Amino acid sequence: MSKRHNDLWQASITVIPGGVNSPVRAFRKVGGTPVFIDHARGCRLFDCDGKEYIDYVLSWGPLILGHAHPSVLSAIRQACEKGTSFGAPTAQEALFAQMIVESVPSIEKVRLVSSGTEAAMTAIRLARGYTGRDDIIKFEGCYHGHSDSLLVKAGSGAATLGVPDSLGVPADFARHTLTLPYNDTDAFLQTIQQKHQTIACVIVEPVAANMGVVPPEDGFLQTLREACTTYGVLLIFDEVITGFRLGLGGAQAHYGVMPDLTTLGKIIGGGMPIGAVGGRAKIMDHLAPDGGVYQAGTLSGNPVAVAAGIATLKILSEQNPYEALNRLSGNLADGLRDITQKLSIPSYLTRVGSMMSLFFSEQPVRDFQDVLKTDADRYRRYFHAMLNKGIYLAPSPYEATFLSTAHTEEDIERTLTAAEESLRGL
Ligand code: KE4
Repeated sequence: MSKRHNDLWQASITVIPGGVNSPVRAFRKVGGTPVFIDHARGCRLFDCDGKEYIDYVLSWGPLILGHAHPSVLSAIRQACEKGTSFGAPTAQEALFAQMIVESVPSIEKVRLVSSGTEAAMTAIRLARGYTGRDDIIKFEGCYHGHSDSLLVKAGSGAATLGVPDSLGVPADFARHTLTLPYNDTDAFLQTIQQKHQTIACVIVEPVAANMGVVPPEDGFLQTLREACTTYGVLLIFDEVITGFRLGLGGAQAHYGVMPDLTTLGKIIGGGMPIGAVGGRAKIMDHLAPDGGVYQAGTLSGNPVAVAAGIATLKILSEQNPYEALNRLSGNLADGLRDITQKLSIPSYLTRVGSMMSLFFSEQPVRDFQDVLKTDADRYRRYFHAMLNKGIYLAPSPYEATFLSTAHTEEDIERTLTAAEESLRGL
């Protein structure tokens, strides 16, 4: 580590818990100390020593257009010139909401908030208020932000009451959250058949991306949809990652399964703080001030985040870059598969569109228990070898690799060369 990096690290850990403002940035899953970034452009990061990296984290997903996209920056600058926040309605909020409604098939109305956590927390409260029921179902390995009801892991048995997954979450809160294995339709059907009278909603990442990328198996999402319809339970798709990543309509359009509520974030903010919860008007109208489900936010829908979001969604809808982006992503995935096969390295690569994960695993990965059996130590060594070669991957085996419209075939070739050298050395 350079002196500059060490000085910054020492200063950070002195005044910020763990030296970071979000735990995953601390490199705890891969060891070492974080790279301090000075600036970024396109698919490139530049650290405080001026070292350049090809970025596959993209701020954990938002920057599908790459860093500092000129049109997004221009929209932010123009918005700032008019003032950064008014705490009052603006024309742009209705325009932005209309863009989301026109793109995401199940959304008729949408409420903006300032993070994915707020979006998921609001969706849960709305489902509880709308149904009058208290319990929720989530899936092991899925992450929906850090609100109390969602920092809960499975109890002793899959369908037993949840237990806190963090200090500070009261057991009384956790017991309302049932945590089931992802892709396990039998466990899900058994649980919802037994407990539907008390279940308000099912919340799911339609493509899990917080245990690495784990796609839904055929029929899984459809089963959730059909059972929720049968029992009057609301189905919530957490599309904070997949929204506008898998296409303008997100995972719900990609798989043809319509949730009752959708949470969004990341991409829709173009790199600015944002989140959103949307759905059928008859459900959304239960939110204050019309309905009795309270929710609020000082900077919700602020003009700067909305301007960045409008600029981002405008480019995505006008240029529709998904086919090219997915093709480039396929080249990276195919190249990584070829390399691991050539080097006889046990691996299992998952990809949906421009999000993917390379697991070091002897077997397929279909849920969180499978992920826990993967070789995290080999990932740690792979991560650092790639970092040293100027390739910035997620500092955790439980995160996704993302591509942007700024990545080029040359970047992919360079990445594959680095990967072969890195994996050969493991
Ligand atoms: P935020 O509160 O971090 O904006 O969003 C929470 C959230 C909700 N739903 C999904 C599917 C998410 O992936 C997230 C946040 N994702 C993590 C990493 N995968 C953000 C990175 C971090 O925690 O620093």
